[in-house]
Amino acid sequence: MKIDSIKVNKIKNSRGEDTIEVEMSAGLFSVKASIPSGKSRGLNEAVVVDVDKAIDNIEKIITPQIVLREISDIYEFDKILLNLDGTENKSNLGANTILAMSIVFLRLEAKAKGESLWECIRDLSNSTIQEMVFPRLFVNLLNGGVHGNFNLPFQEYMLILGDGSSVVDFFNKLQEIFEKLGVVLKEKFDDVQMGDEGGYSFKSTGIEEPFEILKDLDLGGPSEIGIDVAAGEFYKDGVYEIADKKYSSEELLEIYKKLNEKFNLVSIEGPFAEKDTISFAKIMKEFDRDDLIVGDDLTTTNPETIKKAIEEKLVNAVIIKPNQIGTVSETLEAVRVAKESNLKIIVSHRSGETMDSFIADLAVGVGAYGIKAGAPSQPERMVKYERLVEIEREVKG
Ligand code: 2PG
Ligand code: MG
Repeated sequence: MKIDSIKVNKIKNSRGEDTIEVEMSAGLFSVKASIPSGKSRGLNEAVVVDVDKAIDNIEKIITPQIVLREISDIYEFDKILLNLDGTENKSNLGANTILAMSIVFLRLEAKAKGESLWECIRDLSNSTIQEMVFPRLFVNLLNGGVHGNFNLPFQEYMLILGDGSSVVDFFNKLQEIFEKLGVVLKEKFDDVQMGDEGGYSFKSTGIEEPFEILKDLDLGGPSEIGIDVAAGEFYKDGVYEIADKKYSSEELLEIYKKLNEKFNLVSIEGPFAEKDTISFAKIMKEFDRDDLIVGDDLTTTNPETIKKAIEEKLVNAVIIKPNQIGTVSETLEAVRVAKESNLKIIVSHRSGETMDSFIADLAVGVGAYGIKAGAPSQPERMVKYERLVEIEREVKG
């Protein structure tokens, strides 16, 4: 395949911050990709460069090397990018720069093959899966932590919907739930705001209150609740500070155990700071094998850090965020490594999102167990759900 032209624009993400959108053309095809940005970031995440530098890097360094050159596939393309960057953590060109190029090239590759993006990803990820799997929806309804001014102690309180066979019905149900939850909260609290991921944010009086509110929503069946604690954000000098109180790792583990018993907590992401690996190992031993202990900052979509977490038995599920690592092919390798050891895959958006729906295709293409795409209130989140619904339509007719 030969790329004819590349254009890069400065656009805003859902938080109003600048980010890049890249447009690439080859023959009759022209496609775009844009890049989200995270707020609660792992230490090991690939480096993001300033937007003006990213634009400069694309125009002056990358474009001259790739336009009109014969490039066979995404693996070759990503290698060119990685060589041009030449660093371990992508600090030279920037993970945002590289990922925008990588995703937009993959879109062209899919077009050239006459495939839908998710199909192209499925072929590349070599998944001998398989009946079709649709990801379960890990929906962040209540926003706290750094996404909600620490009004609520934990970053994300999620309902987990879906059964792997469909998205459509659960997406419709989700919108009803979200509206109903809004009514309940506005009756109960004077000041209900919107957090970074479009969920509700309000000042809570205790650790259990947000769980009680979710549990009391009548969903016509038992609810499954998941959280992203993002505990690294309130870990200082070896202790965890929640609403002005200090907790040791052991005390925090006890809190999770209690919440688990009371509220059917089926998934805990980032229960401890990434450095506190001893506590990850402990919670893995003490929790049921069916409960998900999910790595995010700890594993950063990096095949090497995921391998380490597997060896040390720190998690049984991983968050997959392409912009933590910076290329499509490394993202697929991270998924492969995780799946090989039977870890569950949860593909995730970032808190500062764009209108790019790439993660929906990624989740279906790799046969992910779940997807995190936020509350059904901001267009940047809705577009991911709508793409999942569209894929389902493509598949089932
Ligand atoms: C997370 C993400 C997305 P951020 O911690 O999982 O929900 O947040 O993008 O701010 O890192
Ligand atoms: Mg997280």
